[in-house]
Amino acid sequence: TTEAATTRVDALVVGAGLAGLYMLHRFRGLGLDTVVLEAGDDIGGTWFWNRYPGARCDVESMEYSYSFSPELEQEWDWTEKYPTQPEILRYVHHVADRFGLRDGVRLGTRVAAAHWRDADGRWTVTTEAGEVYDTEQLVMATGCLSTSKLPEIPGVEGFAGRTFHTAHWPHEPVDFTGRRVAVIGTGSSGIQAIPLIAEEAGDLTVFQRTANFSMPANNAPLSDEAQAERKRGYRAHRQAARESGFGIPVPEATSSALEVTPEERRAQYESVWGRNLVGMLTSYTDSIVDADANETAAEFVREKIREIVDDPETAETLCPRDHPFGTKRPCLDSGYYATFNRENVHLVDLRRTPLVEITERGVRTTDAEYAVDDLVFATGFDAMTGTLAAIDVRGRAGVRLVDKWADGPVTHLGLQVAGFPNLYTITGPGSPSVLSNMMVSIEQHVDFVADTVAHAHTRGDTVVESTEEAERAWTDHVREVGEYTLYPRADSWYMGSNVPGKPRVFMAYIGGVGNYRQHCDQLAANGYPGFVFSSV
Ligand code: NA7
Repeated sequence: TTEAATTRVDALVVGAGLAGLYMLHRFRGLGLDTVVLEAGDDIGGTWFWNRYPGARCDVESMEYSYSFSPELEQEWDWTEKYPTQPEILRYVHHVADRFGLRDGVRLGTRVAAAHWRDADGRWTVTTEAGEVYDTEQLVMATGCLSTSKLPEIPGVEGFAGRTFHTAHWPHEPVDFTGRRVAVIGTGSSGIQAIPLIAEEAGDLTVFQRTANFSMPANNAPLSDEAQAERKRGYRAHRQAARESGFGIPVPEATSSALEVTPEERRAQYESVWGRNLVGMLTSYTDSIVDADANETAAEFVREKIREIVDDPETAETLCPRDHPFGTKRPCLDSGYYATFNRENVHLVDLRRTPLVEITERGVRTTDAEYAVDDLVFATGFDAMTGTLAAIDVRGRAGVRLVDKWADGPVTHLGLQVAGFPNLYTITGPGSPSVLSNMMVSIEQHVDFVADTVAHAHTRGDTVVESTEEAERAWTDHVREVGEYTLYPRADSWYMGSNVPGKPRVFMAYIGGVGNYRQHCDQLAANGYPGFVFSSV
């Protein structure tokens, strides 16, 4: 028998997306010998995988970019207000080259297991191919939306035509010209892809389970002047983003939606509609905490849908009614609702006629079979915990992370789990990341992790571990803040409710990225209460 050689490193990072690459950069800055293991065949994470037609970030390009290097932000030029997937991927490659990060990444390497060793205070990490790494630090930069899901119905394997999932899109362009296409799912991915598929397809049938709120992106090329102006004030703008609630600076609300006149409300919503998605959520102090206040925004969007969609019955089916505005991720679109005015596009309401199975010919609901050539699943992800749960992570005394999280994730700051020393989860459950401009959260988390590890090393310690008490207090705080809002009322992926059997827990921190950062900074300034530093 041959024993696989073990690679010994100071730090191992799982995932070479925007988080993992920056973690590599920071750890190298501390002089740590660091390796990033990436399952994909190239870097980029989310932006490597999600190549479906229309894939685009719905945070503006000049906000959705690294701020850690003033030189980088000055030298990189974006072409559009909202960046497409290929443009973000080009940016990721530029960053990797500029900071010499490529040689730290092992591509095509999926992590299978990570076991903590009490004896010498290090992690043994095993890949699916059987390679073994021995590391002091272990950072999961595995993304929040990285384990895709299919509908829970039988028959997918038996379908005779082509199938696609938005999160596993082929690298070559897919031609739908003249074909009969079904899209299942109307979240952000479906809403971005549907208008483009509709232009090509002979016939497109959209299967909608939950109608979603979407706002026109009004995307446009970025003018040189606009870009130059932002670049002149970039530092101040970045700081404002860091201190904001959602990682995007917006004016602070001063009144309740219920204490202004309907005319004033309408004028306010019109002023942000098509311009500023976060603004729709932050127009009033009670927009996401009071059902009646929220309903004013929800009804405003429904009116927009009725204005755009010609057929009244289709318009009503497209109007969201079962969740408050913003409590499922609201979408940005380019012509989504108008697509349903096309003669070749049909909408199937799965609330009325649920999916039954995929047949050889197509999709069968309770009342019909829809024969198609191509089946597109825009059915989302086992969000926030799915990718971590797919890795056999075991902490002190061999405790499995999935067992510890059986009733829902518990974390300290969304970054650490008691009993799992030196393990960090970037944008983990309990962090504000998924309710923010992801880049702002990623940079804050990575900086906090790097600074914490540096602090430990300065003390002469190698092990950092959150206490059970700190973890409980943080998890309670996340829940309390969540319960104060309307978010728990939706069956969203934030709640785990898009995955059958998943505990129904609000997994995100809605206290705001600014407050969260301040809290983290205070912990660091006060000598890290809630963390235990030690050596083995
Ligand atoms: P989402 O937002 O989770 O959307 C998935 C869609 O697929 C959503 O409309 C789901 O309906 C639908 N879906 C999921 N499972 C089923 C089944 N079994 N039957 C019918 N329909 C189903 O994923 P996306 O990829 O669009 O976007 C993910 C995030 O990326 C997004 O939130 C942004 O942050 C960027 P449901 O609403 O669950 O009833």
